[in-house]
Amino acid sequence: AWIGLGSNLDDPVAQLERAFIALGELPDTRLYLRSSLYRNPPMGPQDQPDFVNAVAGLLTRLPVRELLDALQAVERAAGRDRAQSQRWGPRPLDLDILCFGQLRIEEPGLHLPHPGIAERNFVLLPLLELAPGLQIPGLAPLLGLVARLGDGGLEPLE
Ligand code: A4P
Ligand code: MG
Repeated sequence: AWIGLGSNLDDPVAQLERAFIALGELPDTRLYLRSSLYRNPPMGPQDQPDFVNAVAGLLTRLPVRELLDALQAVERAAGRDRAQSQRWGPRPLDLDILCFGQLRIEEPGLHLPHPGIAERNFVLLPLLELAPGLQIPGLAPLLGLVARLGDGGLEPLE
């Protein structure tokens, strides 16, 4: 599974460092790849702080719904209150399942691959760093998606 990490509240770099540790501690799961951190301007409402984004590669035996539940528990532990949060608004931690093997799912509460990957350079560039040959189900090869979008506004932090 490939996981997108994002934060723009409460010390985003520390949020992502803690999130990588939490991902490595999920049951039946190993964190085997982690990208650099990238600072970048918000997509959506502009009256919010810059985001820090990254991607993690997991090897997991969890069924995908259990993985989603576990990721939401990690978001809650980071102080995220879903009832309060506005769509595309600021958040201490956002964990999205970008894709899960070759699975394609369109169900309430779970879309795979995650919609919007192709339009988000804060997802594509960290993925490119980890898995340049990745073929996301239903999308063009990663390299082609990146070439189309460019790297505008993304600043590597480490
Ligand atoms: N959900 C469905 N599919 C998935 C999936 N593949 N992975 C459902 C994770 N969750 C999935 O998510 C709403 C619901 O999506 C969840 O309950 C889950 O069941 P959410 O995180 O509560 O809602 P949201 O994040 O406010 O909305 P959305 O549309 O998911 O926003 P995004 O796509 O997460 O975008 N700008 C920059 N630069 N960097 C960012 O990371 N992030 C956002 C949020 C906005 N602007 C940003 C960034
Ligand atoms: Mg989300």
